Amino acid sequence: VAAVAVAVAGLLAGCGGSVTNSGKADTKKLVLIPGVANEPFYISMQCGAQDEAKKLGYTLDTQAPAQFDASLQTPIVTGVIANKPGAILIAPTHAQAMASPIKQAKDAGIKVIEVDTALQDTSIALSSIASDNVKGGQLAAQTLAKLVGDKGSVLVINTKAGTSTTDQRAQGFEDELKASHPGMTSLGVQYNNNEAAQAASIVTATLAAHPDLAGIFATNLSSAEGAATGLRNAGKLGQVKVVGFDASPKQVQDLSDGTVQALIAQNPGDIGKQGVDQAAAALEGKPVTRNIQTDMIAITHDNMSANDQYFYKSKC
Ligand code: T6T
Repeated sequence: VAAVAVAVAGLLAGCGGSVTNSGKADTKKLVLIPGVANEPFYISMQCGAQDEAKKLGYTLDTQAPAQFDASLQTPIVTGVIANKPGAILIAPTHAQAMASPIKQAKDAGIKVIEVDTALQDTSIALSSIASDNVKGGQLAAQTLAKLVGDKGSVLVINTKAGTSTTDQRAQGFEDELKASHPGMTSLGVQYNNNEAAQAASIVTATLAAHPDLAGIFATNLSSAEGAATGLRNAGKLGQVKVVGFDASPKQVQDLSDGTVQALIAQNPGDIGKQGVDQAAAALEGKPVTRNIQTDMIAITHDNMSANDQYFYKSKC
C-alpha cells in the first residue's frame, strides 16, 4: 500500500504542473532565478528584489542553480513554469542556450524580466536591467592603464563564453586598449568556468610564460578572487596590478590590503529592485521600460570608505 501511495504521490507530483497549469497564473507571485546560488552579487540582487516586492504587495521566491550553468538553470525554469507565477526575473546563464526554456515561460503567459545577463534574442524578455557592461570594460581598461603607466602586457580573465555581461566587459576592455592605449598589449582572454581556483591557475600559468605581466582585468567576482590568490601564490602581489569587476566581501578585503588595486562595483540591489518594478508594471498593465541601466563605480583603496554602499552582501 505504501509503495502504491508513493507511486501515486510521484504521479501527482509529476502532474503537479498540469494541475496548476490548467489554473490561472498567480499574478501576485514573482520568482527570481539568479545565475548561481550563494554568491554575493546575486544575494544583494535578491535583497533588493525582496524589499521591493514586499513594498509593492508581491511575494518573491528565489530558485538558483548550484553552478552558473545553463544545464542546471534550465530545469529550474521548467519547474517554475509549472507553478505559474505572474512573472520571473531571470539572469540567463547563457545568451543562447537559455533562450528555449525562457521562451517557454513567455509562451505560458509568464512575464519575463532579465536581470543582469540577457539573451541574445531580445524579443523574449519585456525588460532588461543591467550595468552598462561595455562601458564597464572600458572603465576597467582606463583604470588599469593608469595603474601600469600605460604600458606592458595585460591579461583578461573571463568566466564562461556566452555570458552576455562578461563578454561585453572583455570586449569593452579590448576595444579601449586598441583605441587609446597603444603601449599596452593584451595577451587575450582566458576563461575560468566561473571558478576562482581556475582563475588562480590561469594566473600561475600566464606568469610562467610572461614573467613581465603588468596587469590583469578580471571580468567578475570569481575571476578577481582567483586572480588575487594566483598572485599571492606567485609572490607577485602589487607587482602585477589587478582591476576586478564586482565587490564581494573577499574582493573588498583584497582591495583593502592592496592585493588588488581597483574594483568596478555594480549595483545588484538596484538591479533586483528595478526588476521587481518592471515585473509589477507588466502585471498591472502599466508601461514597461525595455532597457534600464543601473550605476557602476570604480573603487580604489583611496575612495573605498566613501563607497561602502556598493559593497555586496552575503546575507540580507
Ligand atoms: O559579475 C556578476 C554578474 O554581473 C555577471 O553577469 C556574472 O558574474 C557575477 O555574478 C559575479 O560573479
